[in-house]
Amino acid sequence: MLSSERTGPRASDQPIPAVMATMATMPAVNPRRRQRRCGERGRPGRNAGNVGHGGLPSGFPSLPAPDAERNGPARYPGRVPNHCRTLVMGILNVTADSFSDGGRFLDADAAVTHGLRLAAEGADIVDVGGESTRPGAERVDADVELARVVPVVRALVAHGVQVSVDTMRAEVAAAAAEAGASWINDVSGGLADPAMLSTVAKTGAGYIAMHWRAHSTTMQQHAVYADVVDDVARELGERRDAALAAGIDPGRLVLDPGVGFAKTADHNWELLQHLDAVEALGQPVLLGVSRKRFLGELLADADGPRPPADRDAATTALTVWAAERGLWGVRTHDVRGQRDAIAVIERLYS
Ligand code: PMM
Repeated sequence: MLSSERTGPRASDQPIPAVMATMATMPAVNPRRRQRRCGERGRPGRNAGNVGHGGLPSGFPSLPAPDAERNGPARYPGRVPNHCRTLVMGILNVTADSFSDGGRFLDADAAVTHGLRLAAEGADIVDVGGESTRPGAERVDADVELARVVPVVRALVAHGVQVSVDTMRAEVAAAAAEAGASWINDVSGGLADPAMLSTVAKTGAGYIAMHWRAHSTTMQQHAVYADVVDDVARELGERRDAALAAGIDPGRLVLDPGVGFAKTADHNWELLQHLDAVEALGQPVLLGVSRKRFLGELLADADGPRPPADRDAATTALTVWAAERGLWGVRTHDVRGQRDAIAVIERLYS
């Protein structure tokens, strides 16, 4: 189904007089409508219901307050504060081949230094990954992934940083939780490792389940949908149900549409245009669009797609949109820029 069939013709497709006629019949905008209260999700008047600010269901617990030992320096608060804004998850890839930062932080000291910088810039969570998931990437062995991730998690946690670990392996998730990670970010939503969901449930860590169809070497062959919005929402709903059935706390379960995973650029855009289908699954939503290829393609010129390092402004545009609709979080390389953008939106709606 095309998005125009789903929503009717867009305003920009209509002849100008038709647009003006439509506008004339629209109710006058109430200036107070743009205000929202803490505890509401998205713009006031939209999506009213049992969902807290930032896509948190009401009663969604803030992470446990750190004890004195784990608190660390004040500028690295060891918890996600119980605040009213979209969270920023800073990306720390301890990999050789991630598309934007591959090879830069393979050394543990360099990785920890960068993780602390992300925290100092305002990352609420630092997402440590030891295996690249860019299209075409080969898997690394579990022992390599463990050796990359665990020391970095331990060091960041010792500094009071809130850490998630980007892994598809239950074994790595268990070791990461043991080392102090508070979240497991599983791009496969539990599909890559049958032990993942029960393992996470046992650790009590929060769980981020992303929409996924296949490993990186073949995933783009799976970018075939009857209707990308309906199919992703249904498949992600199945992952939600599996996570809950395994005993993962519904208050600490976050869903992610998996932008760029088994999806073409058009699929990504259509999914974003209809993200309400994912929000309707009733869990907080994380968005991972930072510097991704579909943004490079959008901004391509005669030299080809815009390189990853020059995609931050486009990334920020989507962060603004995410903050405006009250998503739970954004996963990003550029922490400071996204925090600044979110601060502006928060002030505007305050
Ligand atoms: N994207 C990547 C890796 N991990 N995790 C979640 N939850 N969502 C994403 O969109 C996502 C992810 C790939 O990007 P990277 O190579 O920059 O880490």
